[in-house]
Amino acid sequence: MDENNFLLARLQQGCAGREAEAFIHGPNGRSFAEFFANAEKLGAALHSLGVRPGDRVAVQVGKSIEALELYVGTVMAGGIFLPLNPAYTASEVAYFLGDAEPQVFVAAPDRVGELADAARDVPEVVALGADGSGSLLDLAAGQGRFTPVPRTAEDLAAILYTSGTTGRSKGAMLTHRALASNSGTLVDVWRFTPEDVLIHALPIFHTHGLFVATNVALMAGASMIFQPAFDSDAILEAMPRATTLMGVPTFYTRLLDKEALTPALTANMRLFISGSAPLLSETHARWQARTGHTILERYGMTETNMNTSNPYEGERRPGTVGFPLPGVELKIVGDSGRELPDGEIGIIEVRGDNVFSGYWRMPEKTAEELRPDGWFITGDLGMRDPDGYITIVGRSKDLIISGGLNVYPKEVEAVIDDTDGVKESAVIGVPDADFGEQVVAVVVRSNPTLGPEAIRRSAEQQLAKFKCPRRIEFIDELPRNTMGKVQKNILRELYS
Ligand code: MLC
Ligand code: AMP
Repeated sequence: MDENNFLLARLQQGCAGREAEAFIHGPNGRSFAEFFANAEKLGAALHSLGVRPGDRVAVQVGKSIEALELYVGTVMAGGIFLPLNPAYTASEVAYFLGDAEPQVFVAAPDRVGELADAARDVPEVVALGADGSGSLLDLAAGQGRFTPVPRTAEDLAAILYTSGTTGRSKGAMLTHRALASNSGTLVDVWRFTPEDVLIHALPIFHTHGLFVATNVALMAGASMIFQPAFDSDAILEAMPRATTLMGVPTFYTRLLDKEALTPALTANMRLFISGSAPLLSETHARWQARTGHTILERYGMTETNMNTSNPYEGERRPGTVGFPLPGVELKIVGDSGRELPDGEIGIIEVRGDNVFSGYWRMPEKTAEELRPDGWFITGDLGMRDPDGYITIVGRSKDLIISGGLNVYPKEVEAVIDDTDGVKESAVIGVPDADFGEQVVAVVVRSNPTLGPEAIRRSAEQQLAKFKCPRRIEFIDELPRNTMGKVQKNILRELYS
């Protein structure tokens, strides 16, 4: 265990004395010792590529154990891990690389050529395939022992990009302390132990799959059944050997469609956790009726890690996200900036070690959302009931959450508005049975013969698939209020 690297020491603490036991189960599995040894080689490889403390390591690769080892290897090298959704297009990647200026960009082998232009200013570009191939692993294989670079609690461990209401993505800077403290709290409140086996079916380029799932498992010394992507059948097949599942609400609605989901199949499971998007009370009730288990819903954000959770013991109240976690302060604030009493709806603000330290190279944006006294303005609308449970009732930010992935309308509108024949557009979220919300574009044409295909093509060229509108509707004029602001609520009613 290396005490000089704050986060690493905490990630290693769970397996102390049990290094030979399995961390990842399955044919391509790993013991804890193998996992950390591979991470060390990757750390050494990054060092040989010039990564020095504080350098960014941008990673856009498919989900694999090696990619998780690369995350820990980056921490060992003293770098800042910057994961990117593999669905991002070349133009999206170009923005992230230009903004973050990483020392190394790790790309999927089949996309290195396509992304060469986007990565032209990055000193080192290497490849890592989901099948364990690629130049980075070749380089790692030749490395000897590597002493992890010392890092304090205040040093940055990761930057996660999150889109913004102005359309430009912002890099949320997360310190070793923010990540370690939050995962440590979750280990305690969700009672994770070395006996736990977590089904990991989430992507690993977001807070949920990377920091909540992986860090919690490592810190607890728990093990994982690591699945390459969400697949209902694979999850059901794993359940008799597992104890916990973390998922977005779409996981639970899709699993409920399977007849094989029964109390007998879930008998070994002790905890089902949902987050990243609202879990319908109906899903909560159906899950309970079908399995006998009560889903535990929690609430978090890229900028804050996890903020609240329903209790492990005590009532897990449907439609609520539970109580603030230990060490997290939460208040509901009105327009005047004043804290509101219980029962009133306002903006949720949070403060604690879990909160990020600002947006990468965007001091003005940071100042808009992070108060000097440490309170972060989440943009989520919520209220606290007399028993202390927090309910999220909506969002003050213009944001769509589709299958747990955030889509900022402004970003999609900018791409559509740039399409020839489009005068203007408004992008809205409407209810969707599978994804919770789906993206709909409402478009005013300057060329009346323009069809939806041209708009779809232009969106797909520039935006990741999950951001592209599922439906494109044409309208003569966008409804506006007296201030000239588009009335999206009217559009949502019209097209839901
Ligand atoms: C995939 N597609 C999506 C989508 N995911 N479209 C909209 N929204 C999504 N979330 C596209 C695919 O490209 C595909 O397009 C089509 O939709 C259908 O794909 P699918 O096979 O049905 O989807 P699947 O691959 O099964 O993925 C769905 C999903 C996945 C819900 C399992 O999106 C997922 O794992 N979501 C979790 C995201 C997550 O981890 N969020 C946490 C963020 S952190 P086509 O046309 O090619 O067929 C955070 C903080 C916190 O929010 O609190 O945790
Ligand atoms: P992201 O920026 O991807 O981290 O998404 C964070 C946003 O997801 C939050 O600001 C909330 O709007 C939403 N969110 C996360 N968990 C929940 C939840 N349990 N219920 C409702 N919304 C949630």
